[in-house]
Amino acid sequence: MIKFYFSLAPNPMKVALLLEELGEQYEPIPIDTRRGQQHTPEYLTVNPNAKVPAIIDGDTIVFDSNAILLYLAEKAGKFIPKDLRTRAAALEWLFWQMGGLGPMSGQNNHFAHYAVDKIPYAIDRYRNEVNRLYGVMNKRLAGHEYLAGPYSIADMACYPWIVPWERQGQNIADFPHLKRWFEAIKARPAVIKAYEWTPKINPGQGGIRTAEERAILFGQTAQSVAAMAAKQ
Ligand SMILES: N[C@@H](CCC(=O)N[C@@H](CS)C(=O)NCC(=O)O)C(=O)O
Repeated sequence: MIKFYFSLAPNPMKVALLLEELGEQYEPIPIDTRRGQQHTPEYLTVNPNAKVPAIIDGDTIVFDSNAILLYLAEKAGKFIPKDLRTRAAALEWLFWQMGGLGPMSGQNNHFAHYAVDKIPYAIDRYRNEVNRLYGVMNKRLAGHEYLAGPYSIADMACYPWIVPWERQGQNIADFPHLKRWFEAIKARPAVIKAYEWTPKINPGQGGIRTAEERAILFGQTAQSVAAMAAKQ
């Protein structure tokens, strides 16, 4: 049984989508990042980066969401194309998500919703960049049913980052091909199931941050995370 270290956030959701698609047996282990559970010495042996998700599959430990997607897809021989060219396309979009869509959406969310100081330059910069990235996906999806052709881990990596499009200050109706892709994925039984169980197990991860949560989550330094781990 795969141990799935999880919180209700886009990166862990990617893995939940794949586990459901594969019909894997797994045990979700909630990590409440608002309370600093990602910094315990035990968890750091699973994920040295002190973030979720991570998995333990027998004697294999994998951290970082897209590395987990690749591991599970390759192990199952599913949702990662076998043909070299199509596989390259899937990897392209997988890396594009990890280098662009994820971090830019994360910063957009941070400056628009969490930062106490509302800095117009930062808010505009990241909202615009996310808008540009939605445009890139929209253009790709104009000519392809899914990002790499067939439904793959590239789509699973991107989908949870598009779910909060309103909170991202975007209008999905401006991106008709992205919207078509989004609706098609939303209707998949595995996706419905993943979004059904996850909020029940690990509620309240989004939304407003208390002063205590802010101290844990924001402004982490090498020194502060070492101090947090020592305190646990
Ligand atoms: N590159 C990592 C990023 C993981 C990440 O940022 N996870 C967030 C939730 S989406 C987290 O654990 N945040 C808690 C923290 O920053 O302390 C991955 O894709 O797994």
